[in-house]
Amino acid sequence: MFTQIQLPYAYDALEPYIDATTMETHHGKHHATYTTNFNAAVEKAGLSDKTVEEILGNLDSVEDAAARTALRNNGGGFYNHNLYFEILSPSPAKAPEGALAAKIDETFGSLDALKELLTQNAVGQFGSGWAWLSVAKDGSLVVGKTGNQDNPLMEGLTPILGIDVWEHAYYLKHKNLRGAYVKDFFEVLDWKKVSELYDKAIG
Ligand code: MN3
Repeated sequence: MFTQIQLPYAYDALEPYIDATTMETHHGKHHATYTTNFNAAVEKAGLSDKTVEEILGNLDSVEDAAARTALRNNGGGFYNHNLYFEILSPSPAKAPEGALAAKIDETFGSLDALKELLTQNAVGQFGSGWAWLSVAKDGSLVVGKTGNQDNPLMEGLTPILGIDVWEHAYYLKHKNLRGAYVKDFFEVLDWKKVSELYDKAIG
């Protein structure tokens, strides 16, 4: 049984960057529905003994096309939002630390350069989807984007930062201005949490 993350902050805690109504609908409705539907799909497919990482990393092994699609869409929605809500904070660390800080400088030159690249991916994703910072098996950092609820686990990578660019994540406040939402996302992104996820990913 997969359970949705319980927010360690109130729905209005990320104001004025992300509004309370968006947070309440996003977590209480969208994410809750993905979680319910993922659990149903997992049970139906007989995969209750697997982790979500195992399921999303091995979708090709699910032979039934409808079952595979249900696991992909709802499993992605479940996993992606757990990550998204986990890395946001009303009192975020504004810069990464430790191994991640060094790796970002080595790979992208600076934190600002990485944020610019993430913003380009977030704004450049056509339609619904996500922009990502992920870790490859050799510990290197990869920036990319995916459509719908797909995620880097499906490409053998470990995501440590995900920017939800579905309209439900920002439209009530930012309307059509996705770039303004991404700018506000960075105001409440907790780099301490992302740094911890990097440490965990490189073991
Ligand atoms: Mn969403």
